[in-house]
Amino acid sequence: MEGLVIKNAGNIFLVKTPAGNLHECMVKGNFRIKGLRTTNPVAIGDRVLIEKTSDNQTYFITEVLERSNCIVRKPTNLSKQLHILAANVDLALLMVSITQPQTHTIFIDRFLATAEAYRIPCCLLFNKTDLYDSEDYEYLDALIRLYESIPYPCLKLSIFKGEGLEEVSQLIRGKISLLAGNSGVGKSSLVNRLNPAIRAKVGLISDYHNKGKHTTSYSEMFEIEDNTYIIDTPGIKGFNTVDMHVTEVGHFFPEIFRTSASCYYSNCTHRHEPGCAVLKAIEEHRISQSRYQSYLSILEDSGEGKYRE
Ligand SMILES: Nc1nc2c(ncn2[C@@H]2O[C@H](COP(=O)(O)OP(=O)(O)O)[C@@H](O)[C@H]2O)c(=O)[nH]1
Ligand SMILES: [Mg+2]
Ligand SMILES: [Zn+2]
Repeated sequence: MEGLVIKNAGNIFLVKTPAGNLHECMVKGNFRIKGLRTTNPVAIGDRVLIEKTSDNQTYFITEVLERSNCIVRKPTNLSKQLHILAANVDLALLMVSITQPQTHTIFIDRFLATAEAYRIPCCLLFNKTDLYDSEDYEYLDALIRLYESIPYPCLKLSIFKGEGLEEVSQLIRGKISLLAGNSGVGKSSLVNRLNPAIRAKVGLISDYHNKGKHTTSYSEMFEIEDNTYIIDTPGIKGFNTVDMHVTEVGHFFPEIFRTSASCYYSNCTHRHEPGCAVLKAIEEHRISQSRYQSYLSILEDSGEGKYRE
């Protein structure tokens, strides 16, 4: 029988079948996915085959079906094993705000570059528009013009006023979406508004509370409607988990990548090389300064051993 893993706590996986039944499943001790050294063999978003043992009521996951992608977190211990945060993500939603809290473009761009590396389509949700003054609105429109030109779809949202919610519903229908963003931008509020039955915890107190718990061993997808899931996992907030080679970083900035075809050197890093088409495009305001600064900041990390040199 086939199913979708929607929740995981320790070594118990909650699997939903196409008929809508939920089964708590275990994983056999020797279960391994070929070629991947991970702390967990199965993750939320995985499509799996399950079987019931003949003698009792226990279900086992017998196979993980091929993944379209899997989001991993780098190891924090010495075991050198990756931890799979989620699999088969169709869409990444990055929720940002101009104010309370302000999301910095460097955070946005790092997220977008990582989503590109995973080849996951990404959409920006600008929340809390009800709080913006005219200056905030000007900045908002400038950002939307910038990101739509790359192009990344952008939506204006106010969960308080109900603005943009219908658009979000349509966008996520039938998909597994990852919802990310700084703490306090309104992710849990969005999940609650899309499906009031969910009651995700809203506000700083619950964030503080979550930190005290072992959130690493627990993950869950929220079912918004049939076949529509949102992953709002604190562990995915930063999402900066992909190793990038210095000459590769530019591949994950679509406008830099397109322009780099005209650079004199094929391995141009767009910093000081003669005949660099990217530097020329920045001078001519065809590539934005803020995007370029974010690009440079990722390059700098490669020197600190965070990214492969
Ligand atoms: N003014 C305003 N506040 C919002 C909006 N959406 C969420 N908030 C508030 O922002 C705070 C953080 O929301 P929460 O959903 O917990 O953010 P999360 O940390 O991203 O999950 C809460 O006090 C919410 O009530 C909005 O559209 N407008
Ligand atoms: Mg939250
Ligand atoms: Zn160049």
